[in-house]
Amino acid sequence: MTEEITEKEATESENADNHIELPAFMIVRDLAEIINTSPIDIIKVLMANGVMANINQQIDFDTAAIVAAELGFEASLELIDQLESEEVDEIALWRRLIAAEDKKDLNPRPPVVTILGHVDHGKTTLLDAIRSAKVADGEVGGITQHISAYQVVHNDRLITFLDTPGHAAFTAMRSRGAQGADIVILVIAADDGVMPQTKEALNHAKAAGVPIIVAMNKIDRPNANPERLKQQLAEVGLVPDDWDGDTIVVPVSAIKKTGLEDLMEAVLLVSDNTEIIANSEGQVFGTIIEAERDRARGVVATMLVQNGTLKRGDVLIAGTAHGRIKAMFDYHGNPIEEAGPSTPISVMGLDNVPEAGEFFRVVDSEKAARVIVVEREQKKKDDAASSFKVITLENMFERFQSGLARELRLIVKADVQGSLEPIVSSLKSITANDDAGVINVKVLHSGTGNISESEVMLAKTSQAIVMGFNVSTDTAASLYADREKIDVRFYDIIYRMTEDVEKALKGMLLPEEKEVTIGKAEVKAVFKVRKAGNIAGSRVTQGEIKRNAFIRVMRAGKVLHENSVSSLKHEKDNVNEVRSGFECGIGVKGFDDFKVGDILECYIQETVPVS
Ligand SMILES: Nc1nc2c(ncn2[C@@H]2O[C@H](COP(=O)(O)OP(=O)(O)OP(=O)(O)O)[C@@H](O)[C@H]2O)c(=O)[nH]1
Ligand SMILES: [Mg+2]
Repeated sequence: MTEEITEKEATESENADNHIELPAFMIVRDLAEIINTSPIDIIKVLMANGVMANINQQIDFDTAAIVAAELGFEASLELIDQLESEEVDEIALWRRLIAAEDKKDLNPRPPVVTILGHVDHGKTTLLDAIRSAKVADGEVGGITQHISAYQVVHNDRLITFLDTPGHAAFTAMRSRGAQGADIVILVIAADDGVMPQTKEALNHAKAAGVPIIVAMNKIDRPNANPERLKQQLAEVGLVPDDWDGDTIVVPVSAIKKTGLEDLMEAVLLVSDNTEIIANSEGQVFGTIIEAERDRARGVVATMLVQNGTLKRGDVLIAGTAHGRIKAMFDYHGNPIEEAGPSTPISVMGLDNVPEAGEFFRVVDSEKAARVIVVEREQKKKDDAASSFKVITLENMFERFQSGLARELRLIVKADVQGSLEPIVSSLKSITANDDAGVINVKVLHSGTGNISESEVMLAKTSQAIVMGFNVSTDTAASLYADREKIDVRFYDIIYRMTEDVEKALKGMLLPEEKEVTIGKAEVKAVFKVRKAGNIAGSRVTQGEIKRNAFIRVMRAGKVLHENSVSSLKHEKDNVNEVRSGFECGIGVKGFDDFKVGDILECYIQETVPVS
């Protein structure tokens, strides 16, 4: 696998344009191979740049790009690293990666069908019914426990099924289930009709742009009411095909095992009209379905391969979990050696339990995986430390000014409808003006009752602030809000609410944090680093400069820019702090324009205790 990539890249490097793609991290030997030169030449260039390296030394993209440039190559970051670091979530990462594969390498793969629906509408029973009807008895063997992913054969074609829970608390799992699917089967009990999680599931499927088939379940029940359900479907925009719409609605009974053939036919019909492809020889990646730590077997992760062919012995990375695959099993629990696109498998060998829905991919070595994990852990800490990532009413004004946001998004809850209406209308009427125009308040969602976890999740995904009037949060919601640092605010006087919002829009809501200057540095030289922009080569003149802090760029006594430290290096190492008297390279987020002589003031934000 490594050799294939490097060979390909080596040939590419022979092209006239001398453009090469490099991963985020590589060892000196690999870089030499990619640019078709001897490792000694690389080591020489590194030494000339002050980096002592041996042939097995790991270097990062920035360093490699400088070396490559000196040897006449223009390097760009490999697509997978680029896409992974971009924070675009409208289109799932796996789709963007497959779309970037060479068309001629793409071949059809089995469709991945995710089952979604309201709690107790029969998703799991339906999946069990399909499995027992479709998988030869002998094959099912001793499986009695519930598994959430498996494959069946219908008309000689393989179909992959994934289950999801319907309980209100599992919003994220439903969203990810829809993201990973080619087709969604929306299970709705004919005796119960369209319910809250049915609507939510529908929204996830729509957001993911995935075709939907409706399985009208429990049709055997005496109180099943198919006509009423079709009416409800039409109301939510899923007009049934027998009403001249384009949603296939299949009546089924998971208990009586009726309608299953029709459902399978519908799946194949929709598959035939959808592009369901992957490169089985390409980069290996996919999605974690679920994972747990087993006493005897260590971490066991169930996952779906979406591209490439995963092999036992490969090194995986999923979020900050990583490890070499010690053993791999198909959905029957039989050991297997490799698994191609659309195959659900479980693997042993990860060091930690990855989150469900996490993107995984294969990397060259355990060492490479560890380097990425360290970077990711650092990034997590930085994100938590940077007030720019956490959205609060207090920092909204900075976000408006920096252009990160142009409206204040709110989720509003109140105890009774009578208070909710005036609150929402007065909040909506608040506006402010700044140099760039008008800033408005947008109420994304409002309702009565306590603040729920799914509302806090909505705040996270839509970068909103939650305001409650005479209400509280339920436990799951407050845990989630704490963990994800969502600003949830409580009021019992209406004008305090509107007053806070007005102040926030005008930048008058004082942060409960104060700045404490911890050090100063003077810029001695400016270095250009690909991808990272300009770095200020500086000497710390006072106190210390910290990685998890902010910098005020001062020139001739004026503040030019203020933002978080984006990188801090002492010699070639990433460091957390540099003390007075030492030299270091400082990167400041969103700033490139350093000049020799600039003063960089480093400060942290300390929360002022409420008196
Ligand atoms: N009569 C009848 N009952 C059904 C049918 N399908 C499921 N049930 C019953 O409905 C209940 C819920 O079924 P599950 O399959 O657990 O529902 P689910 O959608 O997976 O539920 P969650 O995973 O908790 O969201 C069980 O008691 C099933 O026996 C059906 O077609 N007919
Ligand atoms: Mg279930």
